[in-house]
Amino acid sequence: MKGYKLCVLGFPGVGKTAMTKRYETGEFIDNYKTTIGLEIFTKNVEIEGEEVKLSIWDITGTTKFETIEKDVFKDMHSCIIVFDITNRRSFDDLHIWTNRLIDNHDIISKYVIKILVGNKKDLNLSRQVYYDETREYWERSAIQTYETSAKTGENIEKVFSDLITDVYKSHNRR
Ligand SMILES: Nc1nc2c(ncn2[C@@H]2O[C@H](COP(=O)(O)OP(=O)(O)O)[C@@H](O)[C@H]2O)c(=O)[nH]1
Ligand SMILES: [Mg+2]
Repeated sequence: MKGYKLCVLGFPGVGKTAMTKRYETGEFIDNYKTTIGLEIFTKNVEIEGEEVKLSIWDITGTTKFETIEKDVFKDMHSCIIVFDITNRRSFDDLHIWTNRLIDNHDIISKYVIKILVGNKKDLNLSRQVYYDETREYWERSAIQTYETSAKTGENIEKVFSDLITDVYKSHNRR
């Protein structure tokens, strides 16, 4: 069976675990333990009639990222960089994540598919990052962007399934 590794990156509190859990279980889980370093879960999904094994790597804020990044980036097929639309800083400092990717270019395949996700779309009244800004970022960096809510579930399934489908197609083309 083909297997794909997908990593979820972003600052603490942006909703990486909530998104991952929502995708894994279909529910919004508000009360989970913070894990040390990493949490990895696997899920078999069907893409274009073929079953593939997806492993999703959710990083946690308890360990310095630098100490686990080689493990995270090794053999990665795709990554989701998450920010929180109600937290300006999480968007303004996105270069910290993109720089980690650049600095590790020696172990990251040039075929890795990256996307940017603005989470907490349900908190529209507290929004600090506007969709136009995200779109502009997309145009500038050629990284596709989405807005999601792990709370309502909006776009969560779509983000993961679009991404996995892209990864699958890009691998089968080569
Ligand atoms: N309203 C709202 N809260 C969210 C959403 N996603 C995560 N949260 C909350 O934001 C906090 C941080 O989420 P968490 O998944 O632990 O962030 P992580 O550190 O990136 O893994 C938690 O209290 C979540 O319940 C969302 O889409 N909407
Ligand atoms: Mg987390």
